[in-house]
Amino acid sequence: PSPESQTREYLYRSKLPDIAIANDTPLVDYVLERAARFSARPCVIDGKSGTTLTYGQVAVQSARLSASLAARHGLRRGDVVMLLLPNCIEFVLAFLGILRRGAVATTANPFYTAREVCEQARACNARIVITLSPYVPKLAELDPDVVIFTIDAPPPPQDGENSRQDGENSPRRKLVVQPDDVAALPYSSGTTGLPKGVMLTHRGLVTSIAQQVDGANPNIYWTPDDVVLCVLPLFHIYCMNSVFLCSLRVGATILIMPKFEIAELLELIQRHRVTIAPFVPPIVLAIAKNPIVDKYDLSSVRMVLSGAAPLGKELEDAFRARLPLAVLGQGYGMTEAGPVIAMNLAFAKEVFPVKPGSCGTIVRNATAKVVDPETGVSLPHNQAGEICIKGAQIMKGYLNDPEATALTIDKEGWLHTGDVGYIDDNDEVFLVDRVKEIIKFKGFQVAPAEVEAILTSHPCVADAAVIPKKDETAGELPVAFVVIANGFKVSEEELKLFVSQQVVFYKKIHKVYFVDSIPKSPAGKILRKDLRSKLELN
Ligand code: 4UW
Repeated sequence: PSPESQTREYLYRSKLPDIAIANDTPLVDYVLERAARFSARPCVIDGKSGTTLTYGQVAVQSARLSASLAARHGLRRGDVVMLLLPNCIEFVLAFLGILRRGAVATTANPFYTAREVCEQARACNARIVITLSPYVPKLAELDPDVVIFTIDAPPPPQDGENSRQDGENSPRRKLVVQPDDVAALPYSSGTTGLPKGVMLTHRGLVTSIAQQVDGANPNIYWTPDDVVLCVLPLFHIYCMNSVFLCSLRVGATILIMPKFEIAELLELIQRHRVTIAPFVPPIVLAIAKNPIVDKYDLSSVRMVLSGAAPLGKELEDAFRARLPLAVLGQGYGMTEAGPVIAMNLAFAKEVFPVKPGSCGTIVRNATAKVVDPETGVSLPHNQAGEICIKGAQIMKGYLNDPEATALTIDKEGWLHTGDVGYIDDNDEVFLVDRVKEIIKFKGFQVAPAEVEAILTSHPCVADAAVIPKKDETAGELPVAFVVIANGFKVSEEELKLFVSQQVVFYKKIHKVYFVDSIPKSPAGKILRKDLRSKLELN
């Protein structure tokens, strides 16, 4: 390449103009900025019971919960609170309540095993865990100082608690939160290694929400009349940010469902006239293929978002045939990126033409580049390389892990996604591969390093490597290559069970291949590519 092409940077931006973003506002103030105007309108509906809270009630009850956490448990700015909850109204109230204090919400999957929950709670030094009573046994190993707060059996109100409450208009509240304070701390393994706490600040999340739903021509056009389905897990950044927080910002109604079940989902869409359906590919697949769909009136749905895993073009077509009135498109996100990197411009108020298979266009107020993963050279349109993104929305870094942070965000502030893709002539992003370790089972993260550490802790295992295997419904399944220790014997079933007892369902091993050695680089890194090609030959 000529010296010029080596130094030139090809930068990609949204087709939407940049907007002014008041990202020094605390997140809760920002998302509830117009709540007074919507105060009598429904904010959250519990799908199962029909319980509804208005915007006014959510504002008051989250402030009350915030005051109660401070008064009873001394919750302070910077303290970490773990939310170990399925999707429910209390998740919404607790999240807002924690952030109002300048405290940090770390979210965990309630289906996690005790080992997984405690590892995260300890790593981030959670002071309080908010959960349901059935999950309390998972917390048995935590330090006795950690406060366990069960929302299904709350303690009775204390005298005088209300008088100490930090009300809506308290001037003190504005002082406690700084824009670069951490607000949310979801866990992600990023491009390598074990799950790490991703520090998303108030500034970052406000920026991300504004990039999606603000501006004269918002990238995602939602209104207070929209009913947004919240079936994806709120503990994952996709739903936390693009469903819950974006809905609050626009004043839409959030319809909460704790778990995906097709008949119930269709029934709820019909009953509540759902207009916006944020999905992941396995749900898109279920709706495209299941004949039961014809029994329901889904004509209210005007927008269907898919993300967190690749959506095949045939599946897109099959889904469109089923729901011809809805606009279907993808968003592309990554926890560390804040999370949204690209969003389909067919969701905008004034739409742009888009292509099938695209993951969207880079969000506004951000810049992307595509680099050769080996040389770091910036690549022009239509050439695949690693996608990098820069902007106020990306994470502040990994909690207590400056080395992992430096591997992900370079000195110039570019976040390296570990995703390989290209940006076409119409500025749309197409993902083609990954150069990172992560495995995605139905959009859920599996960190190979975590499962490898469990496998090698087995006395009969000398070495192990875990990689993804393609699968039609799950997208990818974790499979293991295992070296048995000299003189020992162990079966595939024993190892599968050994892992499954220690992990949530999507980290289970689906197949074990016994091998003599794991291919490694001179520096000792597992050569995952070699194993992937081995798998394809199998
Ligand atoms: N196609 C192919 C995609 C895609 C994808 C993500 O678990 P994480 O860290 O985070 C997410 C977040 C997804 C998301 C957030 C907000 C949003 O609006 C939206 O779209 C509607 C999606 O998944 O995993 C990050 C990794 O997941 C893969 C990709 O490898 C990325 O680095 N991924 N979206 N559309 N793959």
